[in-house]
Amino acid sequence: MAKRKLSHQQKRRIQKAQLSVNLDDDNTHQGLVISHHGGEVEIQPDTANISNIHCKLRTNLGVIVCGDQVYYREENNGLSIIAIRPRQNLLQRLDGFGQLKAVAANVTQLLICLSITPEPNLFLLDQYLLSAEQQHIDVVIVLNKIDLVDEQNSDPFDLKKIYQPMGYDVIHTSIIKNINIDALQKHCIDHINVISGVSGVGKSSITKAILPETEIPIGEISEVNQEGKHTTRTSRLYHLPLGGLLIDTPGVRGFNPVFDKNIPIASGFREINKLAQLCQFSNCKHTHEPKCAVTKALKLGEISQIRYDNYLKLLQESEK
Ligand SMILES: Nc1nc2c(ncn2[C@@H]2O[C@H](COP(=O)(O)OP(=O)(O)O)[C@@H](O)[C@H]2O)c(=O)[nH]1
Ligand SMILES: [Mg+2]
Ligand SMILES: [Zn+2]
Repeated sequence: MAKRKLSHQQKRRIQKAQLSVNLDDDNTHQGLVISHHGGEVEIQPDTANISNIHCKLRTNLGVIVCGDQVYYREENNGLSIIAIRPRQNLLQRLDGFGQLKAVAANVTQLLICLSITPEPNLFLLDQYLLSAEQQHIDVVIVLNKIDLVDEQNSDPFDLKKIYQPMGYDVIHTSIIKNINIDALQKHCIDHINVISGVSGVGKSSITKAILPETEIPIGEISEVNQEGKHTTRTSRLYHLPLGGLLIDTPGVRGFNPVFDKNIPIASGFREINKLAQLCQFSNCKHTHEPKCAVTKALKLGEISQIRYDNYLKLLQESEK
């Protein structure tokens, strides 16, 4: 079976971090984790035309999630995973006990799903954007349920006005009127995609629309608390019909944007980060400093007040 050659550094890192295994022997293969539940992992082998296999997980490997790239081999009692390749990134969420739980690895694009109702929370959106920028994940902002507004209203909540100039794509979709589903599918090509957003915005409906051959249960919104009902299926990686992959995480209420306090908050705000190069002080925080290009642009109305306020909020949180 053909194998991808590993760089020397990759080998060393994997071996050091995990086990002293020989990753170059002919019995060791690579693959992509499709799903993981109950100690059993479904893997799509890297070698073309080989159907998915099921592997046991060694207990000393730590967490394995959808999107992980792994090494596996035949052992006495079947196939087992022997190492995980270093991750590009890891999406996490808070569980019911306030603990961070890994949900997906090596994601390349986040589809941030908002809707006409429930209304978008731009502070949460900016937190997702910050988290995605820090983890080098592309973003598409999806405003769903566009059927609920007048056709004259071409930019509800000013999302296009605020976010497009800084390079984010904003797509208006409607599942019930089949608007821009094909455009969304095209954005997903060549990416490992994940959909996030609060309950009720239409994540399950969108997933079902872009993955027509699978049956994704849609939770009904309760009138009382606007919360979607939970489903119990586990996360899984799907191939999209036009290309690209989608990690579906049913029952998960969306990812918590997790950020690294060691990276400046401004790095997650594209327009602020760009202007920061023009500030007098290289460590300018854009709050009160003289000759600050960001506060100047704010006064001139060149950057959005809402974005700037969210930047300040996150700056304060990061300094706690
Ligand atoms: N009007 C309208 N309703 C939608 C649309 N997409 C989803 N919904 C409804 O919104 C509710 C929540 O959808 P669901 O996919 O379960 O949201 P999730 O909690 O984010 O997974 C359901 O009642 C859907 O039928 C849409 O494009 N337009
Ligand atoms: Mg759902
Ligand atoms: Zn500044």
